[in-house]
Amino acid sequence: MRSLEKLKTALKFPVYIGQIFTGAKSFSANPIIGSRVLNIMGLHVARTILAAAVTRFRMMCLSSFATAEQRQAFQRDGFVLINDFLAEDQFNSLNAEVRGLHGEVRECVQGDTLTHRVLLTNKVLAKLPSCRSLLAAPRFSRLLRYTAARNNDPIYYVQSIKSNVINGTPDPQRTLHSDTFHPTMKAWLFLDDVSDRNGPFTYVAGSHRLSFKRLKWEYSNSVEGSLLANRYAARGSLRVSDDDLESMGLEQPTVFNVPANTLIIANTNGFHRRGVATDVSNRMEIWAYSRTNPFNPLPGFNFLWYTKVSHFVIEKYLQRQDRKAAAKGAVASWHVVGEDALHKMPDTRVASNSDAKSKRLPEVA
Ligand SMILES: O=C(O)CCC(=O)C(=O)O
Ligand SMILES: [Fe+2]
Repeated sequence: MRSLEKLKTALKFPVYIGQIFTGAKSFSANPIIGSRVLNIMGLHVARTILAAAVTRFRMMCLSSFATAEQRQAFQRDGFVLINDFLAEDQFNSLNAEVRGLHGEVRECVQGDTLTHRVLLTNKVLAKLPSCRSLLAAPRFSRLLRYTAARNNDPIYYVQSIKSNVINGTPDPQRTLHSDTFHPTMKAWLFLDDVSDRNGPFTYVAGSHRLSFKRLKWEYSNSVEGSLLANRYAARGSLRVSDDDLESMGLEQPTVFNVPANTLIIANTNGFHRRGVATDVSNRMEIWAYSRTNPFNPLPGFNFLWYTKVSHFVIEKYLQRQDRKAAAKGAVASWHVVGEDALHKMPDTRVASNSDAKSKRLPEVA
């Protein structure tokens, strides 16, 4: 049995080597990326530096997509925040539209939190004219493409975060972390007011910059690699403690208690978390996400077909995960639930998430 496993690993070696040149990040899933010897020799740190340099180059190519002020804020802080992003009537019609949205809802259980998402495909957007015009608005889409350092539309979802609805362990997103070793863009246009009640996004300003101290911290984490105590960290989403922040000379996290209609765009290579929510509560948002091969120097072309293909690939991937889980008598970590789950708070704290143990641990970042 063990020798069969060894043979399988040996046969996959070319794939593991190829993954060095992609966004693959898991120390535990890839014996090259997680190799203690190679990381002592600096593999992880070299990937981190090269990815940052290539991303910076792509971002420079797209600098006309953002104002000088936005660019400065993003380079300095790692995030851009815009209050009252939409005119009031536009926001109200977007909000009303989303509150009535019915589409395929997928759910993910993370500790005591439920996340619901609806992928904003063309088919879904056909029923959401205000949302469609938001995504098409150059002041929105261009800023997202600049901050993503990629000239393709990000993937958009309607997302609802329901906190304290399960008797489970704390949500792993509530621990300060970096999503991955390279710059990644995530954006939130909040449809609800956000406060400690429903778990505000929280970010350490300036923590996206690769200071010498940050690189030293990356280095020592990478040497521990797959042995890191936190399993999300072992998969490449490193966790950071208060002491670490202090030793890197970073400031205390900024908690974004913001009113609805605030847009936040962040480089989630910087340290961030979902703040603790005090109440059984919901946080509804238009959520965008862009991650690309960090070593590809080309910013790309914004072809419409590319977005369509991305949606097709995501849907096929999720369906494959559904089938794989079903074959084991389980459900996938992002499984389909009833359409009204997006809007309805579970009546009581869902009994327990112990049966979630049979599911594959969801990707945190
Ligand atoms: O939902 C949030 O406030 C942040 C969650 C997070 O860590 C992420 O999306 O990468
Ligand atoms: Fe994150």
